[in-house]
Amino acid sequence: MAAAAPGGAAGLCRLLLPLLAAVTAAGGARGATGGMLYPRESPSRELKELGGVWSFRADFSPGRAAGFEQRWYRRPLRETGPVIDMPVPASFNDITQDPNLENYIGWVWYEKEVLLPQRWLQDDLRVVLRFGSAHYYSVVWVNGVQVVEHEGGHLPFEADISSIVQGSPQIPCRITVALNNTLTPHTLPPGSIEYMNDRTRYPKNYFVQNIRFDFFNYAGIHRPVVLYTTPSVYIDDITVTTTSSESVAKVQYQVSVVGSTLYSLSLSLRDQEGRVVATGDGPAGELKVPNPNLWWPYLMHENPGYRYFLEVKMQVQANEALLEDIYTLPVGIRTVHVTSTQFLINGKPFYFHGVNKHEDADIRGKGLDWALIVKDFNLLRWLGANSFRTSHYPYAEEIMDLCDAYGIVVIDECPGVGIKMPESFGNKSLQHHLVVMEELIRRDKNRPSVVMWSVANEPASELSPAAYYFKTLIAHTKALDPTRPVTFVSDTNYAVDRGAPYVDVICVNSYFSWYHDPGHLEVIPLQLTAQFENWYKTYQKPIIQSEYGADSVPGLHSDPPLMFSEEYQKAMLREYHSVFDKKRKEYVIGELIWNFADFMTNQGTTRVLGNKKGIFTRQRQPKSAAFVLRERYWKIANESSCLPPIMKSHILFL
Ligand code: GCB
Repeated sequence: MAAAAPGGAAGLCRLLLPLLAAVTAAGGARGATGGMLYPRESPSRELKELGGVWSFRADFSPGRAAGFEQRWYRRPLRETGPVIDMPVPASFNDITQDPNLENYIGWVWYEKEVLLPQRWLQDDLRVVLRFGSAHYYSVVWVNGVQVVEHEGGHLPFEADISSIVQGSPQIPCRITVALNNTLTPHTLPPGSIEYMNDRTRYPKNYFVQNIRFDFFNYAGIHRPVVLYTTPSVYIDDITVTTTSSESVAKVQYQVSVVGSTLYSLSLSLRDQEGRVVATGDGPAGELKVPNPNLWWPYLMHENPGYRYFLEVKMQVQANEALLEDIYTLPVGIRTVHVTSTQFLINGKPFYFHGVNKHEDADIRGKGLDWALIVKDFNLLRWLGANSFRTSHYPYAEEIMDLCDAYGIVVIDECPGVGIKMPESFGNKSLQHHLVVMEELIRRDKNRPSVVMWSVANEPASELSPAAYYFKTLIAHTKALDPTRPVTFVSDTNYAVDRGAPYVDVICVNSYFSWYHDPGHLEVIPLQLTAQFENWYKTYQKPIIQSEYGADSVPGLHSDPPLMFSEEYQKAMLREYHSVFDKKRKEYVIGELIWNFADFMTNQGTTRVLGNKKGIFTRQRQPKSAAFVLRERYWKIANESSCLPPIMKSHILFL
């Protein structure tokens, strides 16, 4: 990725520095303090979606700092220079025909003008501006006043903008966002800017963004932006954990309220028919649910993904008026345990037969797209997949909601991908990584589909600082959420991996007969068996094959199978499967194919318009390997879960 010169080493700093100087944070950066409940309408809350066409300008000035120097946030963006239309949510990279925008590095500016209903301007109401995600570093102003900044491209952030919109009811309300996609050794994922100083080969101030991960660094406002209201005293956060025995389940809850200490709280838990099955009051307690409907994974039960609905009602007397806030949280009752050989959900062994995904598609890049999301869930269920890993960053909350509803089990991965440079194991990086885990757990802690946290993918875990790094990171994650196991995904040799001692489940990626011994399918049984045995002997922990796969160019055929043909991809899967079938009787608890669909990467000599290890194309058409996997996954599901006949007819339907 090359871009116009930002002006030598000092220029690199200038890519990020304006924001540091600009930080006054009227609303303040929240970090991981406070709650981050998904915005939902209720009798006390209204919501306004801000998706659509926004105004946009990339700052192509040499230092990328013109926007800050000229304070573009002070006036409508169209008044400080030319603007183009930009869809939100979407990545900006593939929207125009301009290669400079596709590969742009630095600050881009977005703007939207919104009309607020008059009733939102009363002073007993809070108006909150929330971003589902924006990649990578965001600074946000409302009517020229900075309200929030946020680091990290895959998690939500928000700002209370009541005082701004109510104090100066200016019509319309102008939202300006400056977004920077530069990755440094201390961002997550990390990257580095490299200046090419050989004047015989590169123009002056030429630089590239280096990354150590294998997907395109799409940038933009990727997920929904909404405005929502709450009363001035409001339910800020809810945490639920669940336990269950045969006949009774317990839902432990904690509710935090902001704005007053004199409130009262009442809770009622309803089943899917709307019947109240338990009630409670106060900020913490336990609800008992007799004869509970447990949350079961897809294909493990005829009614997977069962969710109750916890209605939390807060009341407070304020200025002689009664303020009420109501928030309803879906709750799945299930337990998760790990033994030395098994992964148990509700006490029953669970075998992960699933996929790794990406948020990736033509044109919109990583932007949320409902049609794509629903299509992907239909394909997952067609395939008989019961699980996926959010490789290599947290996915949209809208996707996670459907995992909860359909019973698709999730290994929830943070953006710790490509942590290879020694400086990325230092304290600065670690501190940020801890905050990211706080933000991730704050967002996803109540989701029954999330059964394990993954703190990283393929870090250089053989380096000596990796031991302290992962020990600290995993301990922190467990302290934040003692109910779920923690892992990271390793491609390091079992004998030198310094993070593995701290995980609950070993997750291993390997590409035998692809990156190693390319073309030699016959080495797979030996090498894969040795891989499993070595890891198990060393750690006595259950193992997931968290990646394996081969590129195939759809429509390319070769028999005998040669690399990149559809036949080779199938043959490789079959070799892996024969070993999985032996080892899943022992301690292998899952297999996740790399990858669900083809996806875009940086250009390179091993990538043909992106990574082609998908079993579906980028346009979601099946390659031959998809049928191999489909047959296998349904077979495993039928063997292991005694599916009732109703599920079998469902198979035909899908
Ligand atoms: C891996 C990475 C994944 C890559 C994949 C590949 O080990 O975890 O991000 O895309 O290999 O295809 O090279």
